[in-house]
Amino acid sequence: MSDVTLINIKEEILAENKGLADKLRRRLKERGAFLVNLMSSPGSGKTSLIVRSLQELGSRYRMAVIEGDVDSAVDAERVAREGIRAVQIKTGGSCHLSAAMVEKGLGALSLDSLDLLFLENIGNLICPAGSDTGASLDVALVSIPEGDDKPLKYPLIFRTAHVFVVNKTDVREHFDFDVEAFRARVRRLNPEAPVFEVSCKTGEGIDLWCNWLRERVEEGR
Ligand SMILES: Nc1nc2c(ncn2[C@@H]2O[C@H](COP(=O)(O)OP(=O)(O)O)[C@@H](O)[C@H]2O)c(=O)[nH]1
Ligand SMILES: [Mg+2]
Repeated sequence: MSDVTLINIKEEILAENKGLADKLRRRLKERGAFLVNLMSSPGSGKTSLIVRSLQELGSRYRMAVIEGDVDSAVDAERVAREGIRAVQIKTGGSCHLSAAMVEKGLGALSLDSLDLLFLENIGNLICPAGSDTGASLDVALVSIPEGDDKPLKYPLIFRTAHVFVVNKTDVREHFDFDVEAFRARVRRLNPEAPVFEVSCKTGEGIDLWCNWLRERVEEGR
């Protein structure tokens, strides 16, 4: 047994990532910029929530968006159509954004002239939960068609996110998503985190979500 040397790559990588993420958080705070990390399955509505939030908060803050995708720049193009500065990070296969990738994205922006930045993580509920991006706030989205059992299947992200958004309430009547059951499952893992119900299609609930976000941005300054 004494001949065996164990090198735990995963722990080393996670510790290195956490160190860089903490450094990014300090840098953002010094510059007065608030970074919001959005995580969800593909198609839950991350880009739609970012676009709605940009529209709702546009008169108040100077904003930019960092988009993560395995390939393509379609989400960044959608944000840029709103007249907002967008940076696209192509991970080329990685299933989450690391702090090092976010640092590169931030390097393409002028932080001194920004108050609020959105970061769209790679679409899945597993890898992004295990990798600190340096964000000031971690948001997990679930949409009505996905089902209310996601906290049972992906507990890590439901334990670690700071706030939850249930999107696509406009299609509620077509699905059996039980919002109260979902809220109870979230509460068991993360008692303090608020849950917002929104429709990025109709705009329902976006004001409540954005008011809450605005309070967090002001607190973070
Ligand atoms: N019915 C409905 N569709 C939505 C809503 N939000 C987003 N979508 C649609 O869901 C699809 C995926 O949305 P998108 O924002 O690209 O999701 P992302 O992959 O998480 O970034 C698109 O076709 C959106 O138009 C919503 O609130 N209601
Ligand atoms: Mg998207």
